[in-house]
Amino acid sequence: MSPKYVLNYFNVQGKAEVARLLFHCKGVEFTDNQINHQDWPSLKSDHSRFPLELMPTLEIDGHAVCQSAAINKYLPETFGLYGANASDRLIINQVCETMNDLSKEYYEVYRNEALDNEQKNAAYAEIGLTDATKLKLTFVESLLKRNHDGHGYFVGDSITVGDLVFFHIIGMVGKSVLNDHPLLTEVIDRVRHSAELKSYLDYRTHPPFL
Ligand SMILES: N[C@@H](CCC(=O)N[C@@H](CS)C(=O)NCC(=O)O)C(=O)O
Repeated sequence: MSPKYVLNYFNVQGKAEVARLLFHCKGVEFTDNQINHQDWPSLKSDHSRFPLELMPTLEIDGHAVCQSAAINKYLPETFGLYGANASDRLIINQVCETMNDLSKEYYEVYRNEALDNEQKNAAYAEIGLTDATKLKLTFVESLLKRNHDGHGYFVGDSITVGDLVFFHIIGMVGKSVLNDHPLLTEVIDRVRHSAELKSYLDYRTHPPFL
């Protein structure tokens, strides 16, 4: 029998969305416990649910674990969404880490309190055009091309956590960064319209971040 899973996070995509996508992709039941920012201060000192006073946490049969990077490895390993072997995981991990590096640049702008929204949007657009971003995306595309000449998923014949992390981070930074990368755009469309995720994504309302 599947354990009882409760995923705790704010009512945004942020650091919990890959876990949510993994649950929906595998069709595993879980409680998507979305906590309002106003309620958080009174909850965070409960170390049995929030050991580091941070979210996300995942409760597995009542035992709370934390750190999104750990959760985002544990769930795909448990669900069989982490490739078939070590070579697959090497590809998947390179995709995930490269996309995480890209997202850090956007998060830095997002957290910069000196910038207003207009300045932030200009800064986001600039990141999308830098040589460093182009290098990252060209690299990720080269990994994709190793499997079915780039006309499928990053590894194998079905979605793995690599595709989900890629999909999630492009969702946050904006699809326009892929304008020169039609094969990568195809991955986004493939995940978006996949039988496993279509209904979740059709009705998803929580924003990428606040
Ligand atoms: N390394 C942790 C960082 C978690 C983290 O910074 N969580 C933020 C939200 S993204 C949080 O819980 N903030 C609430 C607070 O600081 O009170 C992870 O990836 O899970």
